[in-house]
Amino acid sequence: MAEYDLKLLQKQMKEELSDDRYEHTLGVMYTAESLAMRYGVDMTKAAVAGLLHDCAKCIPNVQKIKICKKHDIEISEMEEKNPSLLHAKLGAYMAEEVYGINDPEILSAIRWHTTGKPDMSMLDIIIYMADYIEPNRDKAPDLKEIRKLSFENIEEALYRVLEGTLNYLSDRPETIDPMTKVSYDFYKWKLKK
Ligand code: DGI
Ligand code: FE
Ligand code: FE
Repeated sequence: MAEYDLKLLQKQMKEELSDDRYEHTLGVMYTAESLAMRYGVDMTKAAVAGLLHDCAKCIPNVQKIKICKKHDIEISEMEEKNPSLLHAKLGAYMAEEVYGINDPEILSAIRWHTTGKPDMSMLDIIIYMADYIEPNRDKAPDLKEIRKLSFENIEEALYRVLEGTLNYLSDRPETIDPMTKVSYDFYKWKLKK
């Protein structure tokens, strides 16, 4: 079992991220640890994934594209048009190459934290949900309910957030990443909605 220097990673994120993004990151880390306690997931993995999930977020979009091209990281048509979507994919890459994380479960949680994917692992779901419900978030109108539901039935909460994200993006359907829709369809089917 790999040992992680959480304090070092924390320091690195403080330097890499804007103040607001760093506060959000700490919120995701602590929330992910709490959800991991609730659902019997490795708390250290949840903390590391939470800490690093947005590690590529503050790289300017032009630079994101450059780094992806340089390292042969595939850029989809949707990501070309909305390069901020790339921070998840690039984040997983950097977590491994820059921050030395090689646990595939942690890297997967970072990789899929923005769009989700069908049949996510419990750690994937925990990071996806912690990103949405951490205490500094205040945008969504139904946050109070989603927060409670996350600790009662996390897949139900996940479904609600995927549904809300698609609704939110429906003003500009051409910007919906296919994976966001596929994730929603999967959980709609799984939860018999
Ligand atoms: O990085 P964060 O802001 O903490 O959170 P995130 O990684 O979930 O990114 C949130 C943003 O991503 C939010 O503004 C909605 C957007 N998003 C999620 N799915 C899609 C999407 N944007 C587009 N264009 N298409 C999607 O499918
Ligand atoms: Fe993110
Ligand atoms: Fe985030």
